[in-house]
Amino acid sequence: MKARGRFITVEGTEGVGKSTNIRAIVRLLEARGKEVVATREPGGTPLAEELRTMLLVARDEPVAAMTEVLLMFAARAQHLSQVVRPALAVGKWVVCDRFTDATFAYQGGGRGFDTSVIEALANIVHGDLEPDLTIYLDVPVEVGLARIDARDRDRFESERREFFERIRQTYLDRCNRYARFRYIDASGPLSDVQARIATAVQQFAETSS
Ligand code: Z5A
Repeated sequence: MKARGRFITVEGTEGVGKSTNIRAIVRLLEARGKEVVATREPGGTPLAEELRTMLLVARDEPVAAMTEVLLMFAARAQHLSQVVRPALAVGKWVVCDRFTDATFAYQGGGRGFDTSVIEALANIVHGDLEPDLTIYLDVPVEVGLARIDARDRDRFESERREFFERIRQTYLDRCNRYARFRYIDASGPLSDVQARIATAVQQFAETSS
């Protein structure tokens, strides 16, 4: 029987370069002979992608924080059952753009939603399945927002700067608290950022093969 795969998540505030760097992480792992599934949250399955669209679209009706949290976890439950758990079970490595740390950061830190409820839902939805490694890409909020300046803003990206400052602080707190986090300064040139990420991923792959 194949050993369980590894679950790697990539986190950060807007425009830190998650999508760009996930492609590099996948190439790196594949070069080491891993079978890799790259996916994202909210999303990753047709139903979860529909929930993503519902969550991101700008709308006139205010969205209650509880609604937002429950939709995030609904998408997560679907994604875990259809993509993440099956892949890990057959030895594949899963690289996921955001996971429950984002719920703590955006809904907990950003919206001020009760984190004990997020904790309880995390226990119900994924129990003891936690990422084995979380790459946290850090840039000052204004740098990330400048990087995405040219594109249309979704419901989250239209928030005020203070919202993203609270999110960043929550991520930094979690970085200090959980050993699975690797802090990466993502504010410099892409080649420097990718070199830092490569070091962290190679170290992890060497110790967990
Ligand atoms: N959300 C939530 O609230 N709660 C949850 O539990 C979860 C999610 C799971 C969608 O996520 C939204 O869902 C998100 C939080 C919320 N909020 N929003 N919006 P998402 O991850 O899909 O959306 P995102 O954070 O907006 O992703 P993004 O803007 O696409 O950012 P990114 O993937 O980190 O960046 P990128 O597309 O790779 O790079 C952005 C630009 O910067 C691009 O032009 C790059 O070429 C450029 N770039 C990248 N790196 C560099 C460097 N080093 N230098 C210069 N330029 C760079």
